[in-house]
Amino acid sequence: QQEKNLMLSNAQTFIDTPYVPNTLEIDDAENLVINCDEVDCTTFVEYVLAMSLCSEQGKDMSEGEFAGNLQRIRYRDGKIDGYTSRLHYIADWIENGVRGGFMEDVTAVNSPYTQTLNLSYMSTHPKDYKQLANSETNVSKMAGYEKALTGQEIHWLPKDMLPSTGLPWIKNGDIIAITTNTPGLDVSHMGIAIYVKDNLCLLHASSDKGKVLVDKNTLSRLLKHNDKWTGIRVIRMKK
Ligand code: NAG
Repeated sequence: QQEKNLMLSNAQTFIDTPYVPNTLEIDDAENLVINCDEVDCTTFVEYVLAMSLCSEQGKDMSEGEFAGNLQRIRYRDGKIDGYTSRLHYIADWIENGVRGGFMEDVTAVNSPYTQTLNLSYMSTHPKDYKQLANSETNVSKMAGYEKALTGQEIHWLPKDMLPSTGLPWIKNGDIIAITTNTPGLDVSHMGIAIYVKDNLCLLHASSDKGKVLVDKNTLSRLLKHNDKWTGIRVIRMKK
């Protein structure tokens, strides 16, 4: 059984929090939204990471430090400058986190498998995004960010290579980003790694179950049963 750590214990405080999508799309102007009472798969992981990066935990945690961390996690180079400064693609989000020194790309060190990014989903589905549907400028800015990432090589772990018992280099509290075969998209779900009775499971905000929970199925089984999910990227907090 693996040791607990900050990421995992903070993630566990979110268990049963309702799954609510689009909580960041409240205003036309882009502002830092903090809503730990309604989360989707991404915002859940962001809040857990922002908490875990704080110097004091629990009741001594500083709200200002938490907000500062969240901004560095969610926005390119920590700067809020409109909708497209938000890191919508997880490849961009990870690159920003590694560049900022608060994330470590564990798959890059431990998995020999690589894939070439090919991103276009948002600029080709503008109607799915309120802030793209109403702004040609945002669509062309997003297309620019997609182009900048397209062609880059990233490391990943194909789902067939992940045993139900996990792997020694995947630890409790690691961020698990699930890669997808949906054209133009890199990652379509994410959560936190948790070993349960020596099996690797996922603590995540589930749209199916409508809340944050530790999935009863192992991560390997979850991946096997979803044809759109191809594998994982594993990211660790660097503090
Ligand atoms: C991601 C969305 C992003 C949103 C985030 C949090 C994509 C490619 N990315 O899934 O726009 O900010 O969830 O709700 O759709």
